[in-house]
Amino acid sequence: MSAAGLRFGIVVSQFNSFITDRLLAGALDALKQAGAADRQMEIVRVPGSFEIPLAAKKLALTSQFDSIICIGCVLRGETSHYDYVCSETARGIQLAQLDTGVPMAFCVLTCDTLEQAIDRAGLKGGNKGYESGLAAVEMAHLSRKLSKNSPRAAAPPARKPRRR
Ligand code: INI
Repeated sequence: MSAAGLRFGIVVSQFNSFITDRLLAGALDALKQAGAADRQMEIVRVPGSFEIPLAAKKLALTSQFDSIICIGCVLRGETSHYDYVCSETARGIQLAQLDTGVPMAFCVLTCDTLEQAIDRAGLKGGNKGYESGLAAVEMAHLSRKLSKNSPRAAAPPARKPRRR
C-alpha cells in the first residue's frame, strides 16, 4: 500500500531506548518503503510508555495525522509496576484512538526478558516496529475509506428550522 498523501505521527518512549530505537528504525523502514518522505512523519519522544497515550492523543487532536504509531518497551521487573505500566499504556492508546478516530498502531513490547525484546526488535521474531509501520499505512487507508462512506459524510448538513 502506498503512503502517498498520508501523514504519520510516531510517539517513541525513551525508556529501554536500546530497544525502542530499533523499533523506530523498523517503523521508518516500513513507511519509507511505502513511499513516505521525511516531511510526512513527525517523531515525538516521551519519557516512558506510560506517557505514550497522552502524547498520541494530543497529536491526533491536531488533525494533521492519518495514523499514529506508538512505540515502547516494558520489561518485567520484581514488582507489579510492570503490570500497571502495560495495562494503562494499552488501555490509554486504545481509548485515544477510539476517542479521536485516528488509528493508532500498538508497538509496545511487553516482555519478561531483554532477550525476548531483542528478538522482537530486529532479530529472530522480526521487527515489530516494521509491522506497526505497515499497519499504520493500512489503517490510514481504511479509516479514510470508512469515513468517506459514512452516512454523515455523504449527507448534507442538517438545516436549522427558521424562526418566525
Ligand atoms: N517504562 C517503560 O516504557 N518500560 C519499562 O520497562 C518501565 N519500567 O520498567 O518501569 C517504564 N517505566 C516508566 C513509566 O513508563 C513512566 O515513564 C514513569 O512511571 C513516569 O510516569
